[in-house]
Parts: sequence; structure tokens; C-alpha cells
Amino acid sequence: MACIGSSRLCARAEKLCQFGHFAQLRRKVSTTCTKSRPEIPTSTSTLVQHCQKRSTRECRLGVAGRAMSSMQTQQPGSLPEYQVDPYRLLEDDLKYIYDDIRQVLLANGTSEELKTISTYYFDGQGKALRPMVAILVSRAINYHKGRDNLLPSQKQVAMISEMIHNASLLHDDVIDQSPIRRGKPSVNEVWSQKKATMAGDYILSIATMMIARLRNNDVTITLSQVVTDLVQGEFMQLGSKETENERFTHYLTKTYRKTASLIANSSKAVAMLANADEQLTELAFQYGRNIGLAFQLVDDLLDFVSSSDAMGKPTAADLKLGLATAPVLFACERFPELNAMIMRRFQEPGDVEKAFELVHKSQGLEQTRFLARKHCNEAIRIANSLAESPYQKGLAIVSDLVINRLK
Ligand code: GRG
Repeated sequence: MACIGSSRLCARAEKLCQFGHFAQLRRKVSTTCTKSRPEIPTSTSTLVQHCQKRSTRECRLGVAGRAMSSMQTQQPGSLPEYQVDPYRLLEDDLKYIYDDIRQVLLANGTSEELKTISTYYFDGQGKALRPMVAILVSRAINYHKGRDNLLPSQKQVAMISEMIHNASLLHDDVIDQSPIRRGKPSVNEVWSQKKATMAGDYILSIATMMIARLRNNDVTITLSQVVTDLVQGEFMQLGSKETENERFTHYLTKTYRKTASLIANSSKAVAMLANADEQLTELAFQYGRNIGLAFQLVDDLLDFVSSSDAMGKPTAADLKLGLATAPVLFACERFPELNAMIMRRFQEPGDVEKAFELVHKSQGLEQTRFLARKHCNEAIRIANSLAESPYQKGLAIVSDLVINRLK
């Protein structure tokens, strides 16, 4: 198979990542309603005119758009010219998302301190990947079904997904005792572990109320699954497996649960709210799943190559926490001495430094990027099966942002 270093793990990863859903996805969706579809041009020149007509801020074509993107992707030429910057495209939809979240948290809270803590991370410093993807999928699916508007319920899902994400960050920082997040002192550092935990619970409970208000059982079940997955993904991280294969399976399942499930199920929920049929809903889910897996693989890679300044959180953190992520698991093939270190969770003096060095000496980083790219390509393939629109094109561009991100 075409995989860097002909890695056995890479082949296994490929198999495992398929989860048996893809055969169905390879068929192009046939639910396009061409007659009633709103007129949104898709050629570059007409797209420019459309964007200018609709709102000059709404769409952004050309390389300058990259500077706007919330995911810094500074690699020269990483985005082809004349592409839609998803953050620009959705600027109006995303503009007030943090204000709206803050408002709902403030409106429901009674303690001033809890209000302050729970809104601390909704300051516009995050990448807003989850709401961006949820809205982009909404608009691409709506367009595919012949509509050109974002449903209020879909916007609620975008908010809910960012709230669940932030609640999990609060809990994660408590578990990891991390002192910084997004370049500023974490909530647990500024206040306390207990208050950070409760603020996370509070955000999650308000998100749960918002889900209930959508009054859609299928959406409720779908979004509840995310919370189960997050907790179980985090729990899986506490354990380790004996063999290489078991370890990789464990890692990929954990990666899905911790990161991809939220993006996948939010995408599924907005498709359900658009009354998409099962096939189209599955497509939305798989798009989010692939983006989510790629995003976490790149996150695990950046932990080895990026600076703490760029990431806004400590780097090489995973090894220090005893975690063996994809770069280490791949590196194991070349340097089997890593196995013992993985089993003792890099606890012995010098383990972290040695493992870090071996990962850099191996092809582990390239193999991780290769696997991430495969998921991005799959996401692009899925996006390409939707009716052409700026939003559908934006879905493909998200893959570029994910694979090229520097923070
Ligand atoms: C309370 C719902 C809940 C869960 C508890 C702690 C826990 C169980 C789960 C942890 C999940 C977690 C933090 C996964 C990491 C996902 C990840 C890659 C986070 C970083 O995402 P970015 O880079 O963050 O998009 P920004 O800062 O841009 O928002």
C-alpha cells in the first residue's frame, strides 16, 4: 500500500479508520434538488460577483483570505488561489457566536463568579473550528437540498458544539493540571481545580438545556452521544495496551471519541435538522469524523514540532503526561526500545527526552501527517459529492486548513 515507510501500522490504521462506512459513501448522493436549488454561482468569476453582491465581507477569494483564517496556516502556497476562506465566508454567521454563548451563560447563572469563570474562554481566542464546521455543513447541506438559509436550530447546534468543547477543555486542564490554555492562564490556575470543574459542568448543563429546547429526539440522542464519547475517550487515555496493534486500535478509538465525535455528531445533527435523508446525514457525519480525526492527528504532531508560544499551551505535553500518540506509535516500528517506555508511560528519568529524540529520528511525524492527509482527502471526497456551492467548496478548504495548521 502507498504509505510512508511501508508501515504495517499505517496499513492497519487505514483499515481501522474505515469502520465499514465508506462503501456506502462512495456512491454519490442522489438527493440533489436541482429545480428548487437557489442560484449560487460556482465558477470563480461568477462566485466573485455573487460574493460582492451578497456581502463583500461574506466571501473572500484569493490568498489574502488566509490571513483572516482563525487557523494559522502560514506555509507558502498551502492554499490554492481563488479559494473560499471558510471563516470569511461565514463571517456574518460566526460574528456573534461568542457573544450569544456568553449571553446564554450569563442569563442562566446566579453566581457572579460562576458567570465570570464560565465565560472566560468565550473571548474569541479559540479557532472556533467546531461552530465553523457545523455552520458550513449546515449551509452546504441546506444548499444541496435547495435552500439558502441557515436554520436557527442549526446555529444553536454550532453554539452547543463550541460549549461542549469548552466544557471539555476546562475538565481536561483540571485532569492534566495544565497552567495555560490559549496563551493565557487556565481557569484552574486563576481560580481553582474545583471551580474549573464546576464551571465546565455549568457550561455543559446549559448546553444540555439548549439541546432539549431543540425538541428533536434524534438530535438529542446524537448530541448526547458526544458527551458519552468525550468522557470515555478521556478515560481510555488513562490506560495502555500491551501490543503494537492493540495500542494503535486503542489510540484511534480514543482519538475518535475525544475529538472526532463532537465534530462528526454536530455535523450529523445539523443535517438531521435540515431533514436530510439517511444517506446525506451519514455523509455529513463522515465528513466531520474525517476532519476530526485529521485535526487530532495534526494536534498530536504539533505537540512534537510546534513551540508553546505558537500553540498557546505547553508542548511535548503528551509524553510528559505519559501519553503515546501517533508519532510515537509509528516511531516504535523503527525503534522498538520505545515499547518499554510506552508501557511505563515515560516515567523513568530521561524517558521523555529519549522518546522525543527517537520520534524525530524516525518517520513517525511524516507517517502521522500522511494519515491525517488521508482523512483530509476523504473529507474532500465527501465534500465533492455535495452540490457545488461556496459552502461545499469551503468544506474542502477546511481540510487544507486542518492539514496545514500551525496552531
Ligand atoms: C465535560 C464534556 C466533558 C468531557 C469531560 C476531559 C474530557 C471529558 C474530555 C477531554 C476532551 C478534549 C479536551 C479533547 C482534546 C480536543 C482538542 C484537540 C482540543 C483542542 O482544540 P482546538 O485546538 O482548541 O480547536 P481551541 O482553543 O482553538 O478552541
